[in-house]
Amino acid sequence: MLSLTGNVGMGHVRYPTAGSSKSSEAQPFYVNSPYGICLAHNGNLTNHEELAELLTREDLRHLNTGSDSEVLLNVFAHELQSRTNGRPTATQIFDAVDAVHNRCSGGYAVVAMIIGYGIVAFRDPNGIRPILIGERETSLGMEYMVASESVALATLGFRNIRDLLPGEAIFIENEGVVHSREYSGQTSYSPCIFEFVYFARPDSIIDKLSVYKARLRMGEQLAGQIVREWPDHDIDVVIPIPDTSRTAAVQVAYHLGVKYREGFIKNRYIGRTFIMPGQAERTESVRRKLNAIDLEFRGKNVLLVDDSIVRGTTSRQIIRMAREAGARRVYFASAAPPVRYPNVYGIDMPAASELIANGRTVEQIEELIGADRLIYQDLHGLIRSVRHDNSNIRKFDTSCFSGEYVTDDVTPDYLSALEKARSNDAKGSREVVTDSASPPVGSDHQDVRTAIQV
Ligand code: PIN
Repeated sequence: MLSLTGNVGMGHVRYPTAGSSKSSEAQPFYVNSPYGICLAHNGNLTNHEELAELLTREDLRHLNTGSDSEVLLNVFAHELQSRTNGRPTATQIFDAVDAVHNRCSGGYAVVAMIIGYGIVAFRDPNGIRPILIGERETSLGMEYMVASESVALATLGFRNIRDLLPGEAIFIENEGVVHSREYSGQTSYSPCIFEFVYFARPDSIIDKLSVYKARLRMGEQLAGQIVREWPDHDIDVVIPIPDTSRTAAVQVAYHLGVKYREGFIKNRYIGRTFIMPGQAERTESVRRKLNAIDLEFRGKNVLLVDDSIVRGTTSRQIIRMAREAGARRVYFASAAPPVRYPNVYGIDMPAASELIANGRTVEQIEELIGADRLIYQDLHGLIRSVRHDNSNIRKFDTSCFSGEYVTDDVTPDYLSALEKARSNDAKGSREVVTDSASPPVGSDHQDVRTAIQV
């Protein structure tokens, strides 16, 4: 980093999902025509295959990889090229972004650098993926930063200015002049609710909503639901499954009026197990990662709280560990509703058939994971927890819970192609690369390139 010169830069945090950090698909991508442009994005295009075909056939562009980020970059470059002759104006850049929105579908938060000129940032017209801009005063003047999460700004001493609106584009010239424009087409404000459930850091503020407060409210709602559905419960102690669920679990215990105990201790030197590509690696690692403090379980009716149940495999193992630690009864609560459908906008959920809640009732899931009782937050409670008092947000992307996708191109055909690409067999055959510093990652994957994997 120290060898990089200049006053403008960009980067991409590659959460290990599909593709290794050394792969040709690591971002940012760049093209040299019509200008040197680098682009990085968070999200997933749902029509990238059609776009890739058109780019090659009609726009005569060459794609080196199967990445949707490379597609996005080439669409932007092509649209810019068709509008400019020489240095582009801010208006031409914004027109090109509008054209990108008209052609691309899915969830995407993008930063692109036009070399020697400035930074462009934009958000998909449904505002699915988060992105915000901040500023910092220095002796040389105002500096700007765009990131997916506010914590990235805060840790570098930047102050949040605001979230980008759905479809909005910002252009920051190298000299610090900031331009912005809203999208002229149709927009909806539908942020991904799963950011609040699990992905985002608790200290982030997304679309003016505190992730931490949202998780506290999830706990409060969940406790309310437990009391309503199970007024004579016999829970002795609430135990979180570290880490994400802690915030909700504290509130569940508080509102139920029962003890809260840290019964599982996480080995902090082991990476995240939920992102491991194959089931075998995941199963093996839960035990190495979590250890039960028997004294907190022995003879007690425990309520384990997790942020969500996706495949259900870790839940089953953890319930077994609680029993082995001497628990009398093991109840399980999820701060999110049943995950029944795949996420197509940048969260690499497993294939629908691998989601434990897909096509199953709560009783069936309860039996499969071996819980004495299973309680899920209902969708209404989750939305209420997250939305709170931000009336700008009319709806959330809740597709993995509701099966309702905010873009209209997620057809049964699309979902069945996705099913094939995401099946565990496909993932199991991926190359696994490990090094001491980072958790294992798998190699390429048919259609979700920049996704975050659960
Ligand atoms: C993990 C948070 N959280 C735990 C991620 C497991 C689903 N899993 C999603 C639950 S952490 S499973 O706290 O950030 O480490 O249902 O797929 O087995």
